[in-house]
Amino acid sequence: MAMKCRASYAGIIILVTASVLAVSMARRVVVGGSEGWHFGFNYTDWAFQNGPFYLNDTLVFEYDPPNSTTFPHSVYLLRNFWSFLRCDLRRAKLVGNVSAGGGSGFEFVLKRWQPYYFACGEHDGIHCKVGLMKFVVMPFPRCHG
Ligand SMILES: *[C@@H]1O[C@H](CO)[C@@H](O)[C@H](O)[C@H]1NC(C)=O
Ligand SMILES: *[C@@H]1O[C@H](CO)[C@@H](O)[C@H](O)[C@H]1NC(C)=O
Ligand SMILES: *[C@@H]1O[C@H](CO)[C@@H](O)[C@H](O)[C@H]1NC(C)=O
Ligand SMILES: *[C@@H]1O[C@H](CO)[C@@H](O)[C@H](O)[C@H]1NC(C)=O
Ligand SMILES: [Cu+2]
Repeated sequence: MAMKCRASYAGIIILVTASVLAVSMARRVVVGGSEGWHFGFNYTDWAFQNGPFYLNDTLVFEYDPPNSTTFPHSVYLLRNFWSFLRCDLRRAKLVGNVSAGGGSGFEFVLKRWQPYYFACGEHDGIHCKVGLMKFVVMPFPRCHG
């Protein structure tokens, strides 16, 4: 595996090991870019434009903690594709509560080779359904073999 991986990058870097290469190339991407995580931004479109994502890439979620003028947001992982389509939050896993996105936000590392179904869990799923606050990421392995 290491050999194949190294071979595919041989023209660029020869002496770096596959693991170092993978770590050094992992991206840190702010979800929504300068828009952050808010109601009404098309995150499906954002994910298309900013992919592909790879294992060990880091997503950063930034959103203001709730106060009297800003609406709360949160980040959940939905169970599967059907719950993603329906914005069904039952048995979803909380990854960032309403205050977790404050300041410079919080980080989520894409560690597994699986689809990740992200959604905002606020307002009974309305932010997900109507506010477009959902997207899928399927991180690819960096080296095939
Ligand atoms: C991801 O990171 C872990 C630990 O930092 C490492 O063991 C693993 O090989 C990395 N995977 C990839 C695909 O870079
Ligand atoms: C969001 O973006 C996707 C991908 O570009 C597009 O298919 C979809 O129609 C957009 N949704 C809305 C509500 O604009
Ligand atoms: C609420 O938070 C927003 C964004 O951080 C800030 O601009 C605004 O001044 C805050 N409002 C109050 C009443 O604290
Ligand atoms: C929200 O998450 C942060 C860490 O991201 C934690 O420090 C805080 O205690 C949590 N708040 C609640 C109400 O669970
Ligand atoms: Cu929200």
